[in-house]
Formats: sequence, C-alpha cells, structure tokens
Amino acid sequence: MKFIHTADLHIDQPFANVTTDDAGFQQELQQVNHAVLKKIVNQCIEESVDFLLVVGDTFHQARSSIYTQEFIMNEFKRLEEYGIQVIMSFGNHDYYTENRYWFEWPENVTLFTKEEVTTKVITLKNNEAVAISGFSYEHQWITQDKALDYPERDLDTTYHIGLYHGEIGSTGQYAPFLVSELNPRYDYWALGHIHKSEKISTHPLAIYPGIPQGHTKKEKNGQGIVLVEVESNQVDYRFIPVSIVGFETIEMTLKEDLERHLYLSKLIAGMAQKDWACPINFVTVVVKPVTGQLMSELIAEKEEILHYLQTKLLQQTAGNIWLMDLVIESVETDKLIMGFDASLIDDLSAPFAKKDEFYKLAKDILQQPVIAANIQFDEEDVKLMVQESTQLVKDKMIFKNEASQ
Ligand SMILES: [Mn+2]
Repeated sequence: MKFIHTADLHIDQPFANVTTDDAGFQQELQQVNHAVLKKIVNQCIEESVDFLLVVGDTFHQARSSIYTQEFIMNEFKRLEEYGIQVIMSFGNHDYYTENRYWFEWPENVTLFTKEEVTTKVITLKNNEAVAISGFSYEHQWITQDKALDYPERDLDTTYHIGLYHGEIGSTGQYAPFLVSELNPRYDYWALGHIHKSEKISTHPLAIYPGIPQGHTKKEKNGQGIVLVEVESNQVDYRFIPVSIVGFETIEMTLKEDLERHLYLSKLIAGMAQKDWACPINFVTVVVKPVTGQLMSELIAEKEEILHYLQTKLLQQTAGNIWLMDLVIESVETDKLIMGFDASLIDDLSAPFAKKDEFYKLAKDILQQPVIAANIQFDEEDVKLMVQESTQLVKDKMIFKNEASQ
C-alpha cells in the first residue's frame, strides 16, 4: 500500500502584508496555492500511489469560494483518471456543512462528514482492503478528545489507518488528544492541524505533514506532504517539500566605513545574489548598523527605504524576492535615551514578556468572538510581540533624543 498524506492546505488563504502594486507579482501570488495542489496531485501520479489522504483545513474558510471548489474537484478528477482515490476529512477552518458545495464530489473521493468517528473501507487495485477511521469538524471547535472513540483495528482488512485533525494536549478547542491514546495497532495515524512537519510517534507511526504552503512568516517549517509505503509490518515514509513561496530571515551588516551612496545597492546586491530555495521568497532582513548614528538614520527613513528596496528587488529578481520587513537592530551605545539608560525600556517591558501577564492584559480583546475565532497567540508570538514593541519604543525615544540634540 502506497499513499500520500497531506493536510492544512488553506487553499483560499492569501499571503499577508504584500503591499506592492506590482500587478504581475500579485497575479503570480494568486496562482501559488493552486499550483501547490497541482504539485501534490502530480506527485501522487508520479509515485503511482493508491490514494491521497487530505486531513482537514483544505479550505481556509468555512464558506469557500465557488472557483476554489471547482478547482479542487477538477484536480481530484485528474487523480480519478489514474485510478487514485482521495480520502478527505474537514477541519476547524473548513468545518463541514451540507449544501455548501456547488459541485458534485468526483466518484474517487470518499468524505468524512460527521463529528462522530466512523470507518470507511476502501479497496486497492490489488484487492487489498484498507479500513480508514476518522471524523470531521461540523463546528469551529471540538473540545472533546476523540482519540478513544476510534474502533479496534479491523481484522477483516489488510490495513487500518486513523485520520485525526487536532492538537496534542489534555484541554483545548481542537479535539485535544494524548499521543498515548492513539491505537498502537493501526498501521498509520494521519494527523492534521499543526503547521509544522513532525513525526510524533514511531509505534504507531503518527505524523503531522505540516503545511504544504505557509502564508505567514511563522509558517516556514512545513514540508506539506508525506509519502508512506506499508508492506506487511514494514512502514517507510518521507517528507516531500512542495512549497512555492519560502520564508527566510537573513542578517546584513552595514560597516562604519561603507560610504553612504553604497548602502542601498549593497543591501540589494546582498539579497539578489543569494541562492534562494524557492521560486518566490518572502524575506525579512535584519540590518545591523554598526553605529548608533546610522541606526537612527535608518529608523527615521525606514518606511521609504523599505518601499524602495521592495520595488527594486521585485524588478531586479523578476519576482523572486519579496522583502517583507527590515528589522533595524539596535546598537549598544552609551547614549542615554531621553536622559534614561536604554535598559530602562527593557526593564519596563519585562513583566509583559511573561505569558500570564500578557494574557491578563489582553484578555478582554482576546475574548471577542471575532478575534477568538481568528487569532491565537502562542508563547513565541507573545515573546516576539513584546520584543518588537520594546524595540519600537526604543527607536522612537532614541530618534527623538538625537533630533533634539
Ligand atoms: Mn486546523
């Protein structure tokens, strides 16, 4: 038995913060999500798999666009021509509602549409039978652990696979489960929901494929698909990257003796000449100025410098690089910020860097239904937010201070 496992395509999610008015580039970006699904379908055909498992959050929206629906169904039909089946469940983003789909799902597609765990049996070309147990979201949240609802291994079929879209933990809104609860007699647990590629257990083999295509800089660790081969008791797997847009962060240093008229060209050349992994790369550049003077100047003109570099890089690399952000690193100086030591700002922000304190402060906002449905902060987000706002306060104060001198 050979199959490809994917999840979390989020196929109608746009790329965040692409502010360019370069129409060609915008158009190229609009094709990316579709092109990623085409790559997955092509892989299935090239590897002559028996079936494709799609474990939730195929659509980013519960109400998906008609064009997107048609596109996906046509891609699945392409698999039908090769006798490849598709087994699909719905996640917290695309939770299943009947009558939301304007086309008939192709005949090679088997859907899980119920929140209860059910089992479907499919037959492979060699006549071996595979039991597949799983569930779909019918609501945005599932607070119950579903792992213990899975049936015993089916003894009448050659293989048994579990589909599970959810998070690891003892409580949570996304069908929280414990790894130890996954039935060890299943041949494979196909997981979804976590956007990072990770094998969470070897016996039984349980894998999060990660997101095939990230849409924000936090989602840079997804490989997206797993190719799995099971022969009697032997299970082999490998991740296959399919992303078209990559997210990268690089550091560049501006030395003291570099002449002013070379700054911008040095930044552009440094980025344009690098070997990037993906056809399109969303890059965050951390600029390390060596003097406090230069730092203040860069900060003062950051917005315009950023816009200039974005435009030039898109032109010079024919859409290979989108500069997401310039982070101007602070320079350790003896200079006082508005009469205070620079470390004072760090001291002030320190309490908010603690997770509990942040949630206490942001509780009212985070409990608003619209926000709760769309925004979740993990520890890393909170840390980054505190860091960025601390830096912002410092930048403003240093600049004001220097301007007034
Ligand atoms: Mn999800």
